[in-house]
Amino acid sequence: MINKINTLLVMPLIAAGVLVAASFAWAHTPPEHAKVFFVNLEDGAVVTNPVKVEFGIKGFGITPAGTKGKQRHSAGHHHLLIDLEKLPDLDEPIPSDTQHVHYDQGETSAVLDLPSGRHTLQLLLGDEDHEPQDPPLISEKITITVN
Ligand SMILES: [Cu+2]
Repeated sequence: MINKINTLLVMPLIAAGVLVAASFAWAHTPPEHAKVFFVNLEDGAVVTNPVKVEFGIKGFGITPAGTKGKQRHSAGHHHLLIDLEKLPDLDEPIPSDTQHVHYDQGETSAVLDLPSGRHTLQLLLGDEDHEPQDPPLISEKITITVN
């Protein structure tokens, strides 16, 4: 009887330990169905300034940069890549300049003032240290024309 009780007590603890270990191993790995996307702009859109851009996300959360604790494993913050020819190194923190714009506060939209002409936009999610998740959550690259 005592042995049986011990087994009943120990098994859930072992199971919990396995789950904790697994959650560390997959710390920044979004679920397969997770994605980021533009809510209000399509590839080929023709727009005028100011250009409102809404950032969409599914299957993963939004949290400010620097978030500590469990939430950093299941959420990140948006970055807007503007007129980038080549993606940054996805194993390093995302650079911060006029072509890699960080939305550190967890913003889900932005208003841009862009020169007239064609521009490319792409979303890339980053973690608490501004590094892309693994695999990265990156949107389709769209081209818009600003009149
Ligand atoms: Cu960032």
